[in-house]
Amino acid sequence: TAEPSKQPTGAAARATDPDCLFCKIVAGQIPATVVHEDEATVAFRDLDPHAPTHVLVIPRHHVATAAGLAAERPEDAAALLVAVAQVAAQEGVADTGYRTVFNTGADAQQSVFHAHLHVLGGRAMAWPPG
Ligand code: D5M
Repeated sequence: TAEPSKQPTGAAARATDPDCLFCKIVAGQIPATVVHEDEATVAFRDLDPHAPTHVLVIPRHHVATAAGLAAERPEDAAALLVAVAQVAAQEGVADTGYRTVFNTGADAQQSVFHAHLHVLGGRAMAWPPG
């Protein structure tokens, strides 16, 4: 007979999707260059960098989009912003400036459906974005 689950229940339970690429990075099942970790977030270098610093900051909890994160886990949304400031300082771009981007949905060309905040820096950015 199976042991009762030791997983936490209710709002504190941390969701994971076995088919999600970023959940696999959180679980250490696929490699990533992790630059920051805390209770709620993991930050790692983007595989296809578009700036000298290009880091993705993600919640450990699986939520598909930033809008879902805001609705379901506002405390994780706040934790992402705190982590971004720490990553920017550590990457040496806090003073020169950096851009943070959430791509949400098809028009924004979101390709990985686990909410993630891009942190781009180390060069002057163009505006408007493409
Ligand atoms: O951005 C998704 C981003 O995720 C995109 O910039 C590539 C990056 N990516 C995809 N796979 C990996 C792995 N395995 N490690 C690191 N970075 C990765 P989006 O906003 O969804 O377009």
